[in-house]
Amino acid sequence: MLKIYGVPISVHTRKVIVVAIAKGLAHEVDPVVPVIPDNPPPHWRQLSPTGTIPALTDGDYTIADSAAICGYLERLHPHNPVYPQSARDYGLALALEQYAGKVFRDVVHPLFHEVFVGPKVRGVTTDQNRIDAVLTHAVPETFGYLDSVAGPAFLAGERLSVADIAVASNLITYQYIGFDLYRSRFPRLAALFDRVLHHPAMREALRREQTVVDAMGLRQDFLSTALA
Ligand SMILES: N[C@@H](CCC(=O)N[C@@H](CS)C(=O)NCC(=O)O)C(=O)O
Repeated sequence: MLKIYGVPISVHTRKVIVVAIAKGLAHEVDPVVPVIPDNPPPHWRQLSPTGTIPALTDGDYTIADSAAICGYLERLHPHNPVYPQSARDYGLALALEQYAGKVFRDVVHPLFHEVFVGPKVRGVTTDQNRIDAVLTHAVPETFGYLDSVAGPAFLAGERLSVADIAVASNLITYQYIGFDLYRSRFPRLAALFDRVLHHPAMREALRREQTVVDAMGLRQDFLSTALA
């Protein structure tokens, strides 16, 4: 059986879990939290050379990095594709999946560090200036760009693709840790987010991660708006 190493609250692990669910692939999730010292298993660097989650094993095959894993799953099980057929939409999906990486690096990662990893794992006080800088600069830049490319359907065509999953996964964790999507400022992005959350695979992933979300004391009131 496929084994996904990571935790569902992780932006990149959730992306892989949603793809596995969308494709109907049997899998199990083996919890690994790299930010907790000594949490990853001893052979972790063999599974994930960068040390980040997620990694995946499929029998004797091991691969890390969410983009690589999603590409692997698509080739392995082409049914219920998460990559568009047309060359243009395919290119766009890959580009926006990469852009979701920027949203993670510039927005979600620093905020998660300030409100969760720093104070709750490392005993470091939250740096409000750093949070303010992210909200003042990185959020308008990245959310503004995504709002400008979000149309009435999905980000790269008429079907849910890896780009939508990658972007929405960032926005889920961003809101879990207490930050606002600024719906009136980014209405097309908010509408896209709601559409993605209504996809059965995303709903199922959210349902499965509920226990972790509760245990971590994260905010989930945004879900009632998104899923209304
Ligand atoms: N490009 C990688 C990024 C993975 C990544 O940054 N994962 C985060 C969690 S969402 C992580 O492992 N952070 C812990 C660390 O950097 O030590 C991917 O797409 O898998």
